[in-house]
Amino acid sequence: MIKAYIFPDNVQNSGFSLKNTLFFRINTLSKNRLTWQNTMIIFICFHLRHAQVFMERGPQRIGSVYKKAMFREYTDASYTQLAPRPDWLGFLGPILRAEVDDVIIVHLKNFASRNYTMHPHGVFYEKNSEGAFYPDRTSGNLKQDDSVPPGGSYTYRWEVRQEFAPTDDDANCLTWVYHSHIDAPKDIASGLIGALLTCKKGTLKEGRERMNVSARTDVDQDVFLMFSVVDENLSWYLMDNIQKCLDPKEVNEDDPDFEESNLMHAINGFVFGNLPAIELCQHRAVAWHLFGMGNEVDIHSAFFHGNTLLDRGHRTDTLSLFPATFATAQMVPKAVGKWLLTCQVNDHLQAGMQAFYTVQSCDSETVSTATSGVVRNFYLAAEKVLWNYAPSGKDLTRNASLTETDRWVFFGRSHGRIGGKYWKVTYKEYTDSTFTNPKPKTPETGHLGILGKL
Ligand SMILES: [Cu+2]
Repeated sequence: MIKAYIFPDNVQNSGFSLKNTLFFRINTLSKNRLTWQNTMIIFICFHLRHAQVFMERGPQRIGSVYKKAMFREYTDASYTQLAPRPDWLGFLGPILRAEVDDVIIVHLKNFASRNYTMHPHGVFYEKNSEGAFYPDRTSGNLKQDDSVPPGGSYTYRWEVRQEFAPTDDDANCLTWVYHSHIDAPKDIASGLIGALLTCKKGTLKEGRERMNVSARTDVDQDVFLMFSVVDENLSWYLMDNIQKCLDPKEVNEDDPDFEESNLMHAINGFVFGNLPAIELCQHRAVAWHLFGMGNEVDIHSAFFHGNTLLDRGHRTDTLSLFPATFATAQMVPKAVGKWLLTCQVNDHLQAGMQAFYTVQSCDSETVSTATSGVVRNFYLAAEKVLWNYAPSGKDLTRNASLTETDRWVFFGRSHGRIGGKYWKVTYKEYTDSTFTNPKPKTPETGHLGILGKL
């Protein structure tokens, strides 16, 4: 568990104001106490088959509950009371926020059963605060940060120097992470990762408020989302977790189907819409902080239903993520409702990488939504068509037959092949609501092919 304790803001050290002093503690969550749980709520029937693969406990299947290690935060140096945190953080560690010229001091205490560390991205640190274990030929004081044993403690010092600050073209606060780095893939898969924000001066509220969700002067709240296919096969606790199978002795941990069942396509460690409520206020700016983590499969298209975002001045509704890639975007929610937030990679979507966020009206005053535009009606029918992928019957790029060697794979019709024509459904435009007269195609729209009305 992590403890956080804020020292007085006026303490100066090496030209940096000492504003963030944090007591961290790593706990392994035991079965009977704070077991991590992805409760299965199957909210759309077509998910059933997909959900079963990952969620159902069986003779050789762990199910949806895994033992993890987590960074947890406490309110003071007595390490007795957990600091409040939003439920949607899931198994992420506490949010660390600091402004330019601040120094972050983390007192890490390891309450887990193995050696762990804390290693940050996006801040300045000396060699003794890197928190990463690798053969760097250091020893003594420069090696202690590389591995904190069970029961041991270490103090990390990280600085938000000017050279590490958000630029004028960046968002007011940049999204980074910290994680354990003895064996980073295994430590992170076990659960030891959290979010770190470095902000321009004047962006953060002072003192203890800095630890809250509403910690900023420029936006209503920060929301952090980690998109990751969490590979529980890599976790240090795999053997403990296998004990949760109904017939653990029969488990073959190299069985590809068993491995597949332990790939949790999660947002902050939750799948299939189980991420606890993210509640936003209509018309109030929100900063979204997204990051990817994991493997070659962790290529994510984070798509927001209902509202759009500004990504460095450009409007979008989708943010692209790779492993250890961080995205910061601002949203001023306009549409009230409960909205889906998903990865648009088909396989990830079907495997559960889906969450909700809610926008509600928090202010009594109404904001005018009148516009000066016109109402445009479109009459679109969904119609079945036999679509031909190559109407000319030829490979026009080489002036060759479609049934020659290379192209036969796609266009041949013998040996049980379909060929190049498929039944499809397309959007077709009509002139009015009687849906009797299709709108004629024009030379300008001919290239649209199978796409619907522009
Ligand atoms: Cu994805």
